[in-house]
Amino acid sequence: MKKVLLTLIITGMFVLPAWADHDGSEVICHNSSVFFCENWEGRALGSGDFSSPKYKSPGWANSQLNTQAVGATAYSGSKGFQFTYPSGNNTGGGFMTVDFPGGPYRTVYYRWMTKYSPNYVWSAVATKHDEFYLAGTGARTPQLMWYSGSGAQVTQNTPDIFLYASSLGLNKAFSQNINSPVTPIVRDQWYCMEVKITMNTCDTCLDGSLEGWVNGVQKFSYPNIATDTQGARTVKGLLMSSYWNCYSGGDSCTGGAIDTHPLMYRWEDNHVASTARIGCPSGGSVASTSLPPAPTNLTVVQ
Ligand SMILES: [Ca+2]
Repeated sequence: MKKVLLTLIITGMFVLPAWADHDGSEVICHNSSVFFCENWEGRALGSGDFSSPKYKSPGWANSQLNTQAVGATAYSGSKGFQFTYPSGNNTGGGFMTVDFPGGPYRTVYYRWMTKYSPNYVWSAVATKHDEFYLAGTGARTPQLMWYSGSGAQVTQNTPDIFLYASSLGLNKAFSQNINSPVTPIVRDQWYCMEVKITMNTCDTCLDGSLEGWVNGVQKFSYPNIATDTQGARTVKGLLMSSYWNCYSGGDSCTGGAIDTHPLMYRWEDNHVASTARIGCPSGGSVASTSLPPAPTNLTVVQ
C-alpha cells in the first residue's frame, strides 16, 4: 500500500499544517504561483540577518547595513523593514537586492506594503522606491513606484505615484491613467502597492506591458509597450532603493536647503511576487483610496 506522508506540527493542543510555521508567511505565500515572499518575521531584529534564506526568500544583498534594518514597525506581524535616511545633505540609505527563486521571469506580479515617516521630506527631483532589476543588464531597472519632484520640496507633501522605466529611450514615466482621480502618496499611512510587468520579446516588439494597483484599485494600464529597448527580456529580481535625488551636485548634494532632509524613515512589509494577481493582505488597514466615479446617464434596457 502506498503511504501518504503528511507533515504536521503539533503546538500544544493545536495541529497546524506545516506551512503555518514558515516564518509567519501570509496564506497566499503557499500558492504554487507565488515564488517569493518576505515579511521579515523569521529574521532577527537589526541588520545581521538579511542574507540567510527564509521560506520563499533566498536572502538579501545589502549595499550598507547602518541604514537598513529589520525593525518593529510592521504592517502585519511584529517586524518590518526599515530604511533610515540620515539627516543632512545625502541621497538616503542605499539599496538592497534579492533574486527571485526559480527566475528569471518574463511576467512578474509584485505586491508590497509601504509607509513613510510623518516627517518625511520628498526629494525635489525624484524619490525612488522599489524596482525590478533585469536579467543580464547590470543595474538597469524599471522603477516600480517613483515619486516625482517638481523642483521644490514644499510642493511635494503629497506627490503622485508614478511608474518609471529607466531602460526606455522615450516616454519613461508612466502616470496613473485609469480610475481617476490620481492617488497621491501621503506620509504616515500604509499603502498596498502592486505592479505587474511583462517584458517585451525583442527591443522593437511592442508586446510588453505595465499595470499597477494602489490599495487594490487599478491605476496603471499600459499594454502593448516595449518595457526595455536595450536587450533585457526577463526580470531577475527585486531592488529596494532609498535613493533620494539631490537637486544639484549629484551624490554630493550641493543644493543647500533644497537638498537637506531630516532624519527620516521608510518602512516596508508583506512582499510577495507571483505569476498571478496577488491583491492586498487581509487584515490591518490601509490608506483610503479614491474610488472610480459613479456611473451616470444609465438607461434601463428592457
Ligand atoms: Ca511583517
